[in-house]
Amino acid sequence: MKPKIAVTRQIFEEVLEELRGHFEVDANQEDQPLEGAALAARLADKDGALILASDRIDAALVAACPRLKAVCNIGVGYNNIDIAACSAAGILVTNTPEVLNDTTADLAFALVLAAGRQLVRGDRYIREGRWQRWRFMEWLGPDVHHATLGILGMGRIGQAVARRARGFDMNTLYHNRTRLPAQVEAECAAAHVGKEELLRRADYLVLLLPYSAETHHCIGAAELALMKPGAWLINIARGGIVDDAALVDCLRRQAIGGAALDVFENEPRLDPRFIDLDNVVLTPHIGGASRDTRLKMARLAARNLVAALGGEAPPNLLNPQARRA
Ligand code: 8YV
Repeated sequence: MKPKIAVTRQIFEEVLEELRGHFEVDANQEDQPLEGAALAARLADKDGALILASDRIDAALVAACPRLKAVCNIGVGYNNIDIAACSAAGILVTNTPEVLNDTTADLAFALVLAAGRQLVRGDRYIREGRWQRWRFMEWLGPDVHHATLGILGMGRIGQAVARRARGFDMNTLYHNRTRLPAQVEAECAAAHVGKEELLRRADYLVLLLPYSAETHHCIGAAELALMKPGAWLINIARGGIVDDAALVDCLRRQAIGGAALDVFENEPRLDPRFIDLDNVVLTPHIGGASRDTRLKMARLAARNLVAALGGEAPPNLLNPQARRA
């Protein structure tokens, strides 16, 4: 008999077809988000699950799903999963690194350009019928080229952002827990500085940290107060890294140039005060959202699940300790 799996949200039909070759598949193609007890009920009789960032795999769910042996996240970030609870129950957990690096780095750059060159404001201005005459002395924003790009969290995506910045002749600074090898720094043309110096010097500060208890609100009122008056904050990492209430306050006072945000606390129910602000660019968590990349992510997650339930080491195993549990 084939192992039973659940695919918790809508994904590509071709990946489901691939999975049906290995498993009995319960696919939530109607895409209704499953929360708490509803998700646990769906996974209770399953051997494996292919899940998304919107699914919470916590200790209560693990306790309610004794058959579960593998949870494969379609996404690189895995703060939606209680790894310790999974490991203790012998559940293998995987993610999808690498395949989304370039797509996410592209979005970082789209937001840097949208911020500096006022793309969203300009678009709104025209649509609202406010463009009556062209003026030489209007729309005088900051440059992107030769500006200082700050990257907080210099993992694979941060490095891809830094490589793009070379094409714009930006001066790139980064801060990371561990400094990169000199050869990688040279390739990225990026200099390592302390967090405070990064906040003080960046014209565009891109956040690329994973979310955890340690990084929760690591950009709050005190950190925002260090930023330059004209600087832009760009968050394409995770909601919760920034204290959104402190950011709203800072943007209302126009204490920094603005913020370009792809992720939010409590998304998709973001702080409604963002909507009324003119110095903010908003996108709906689309970092990895190109067709090719999302397909690669789904395929990689499927490959992880096939390996995990087939008794092999999945390529992107996050908790090797679970194999011994
Ligand atoms: C994904 C992301 O599309 O991979 C991640 O961590 O944030 C996104 O780019 C999303 O998580 C899908 O589950």
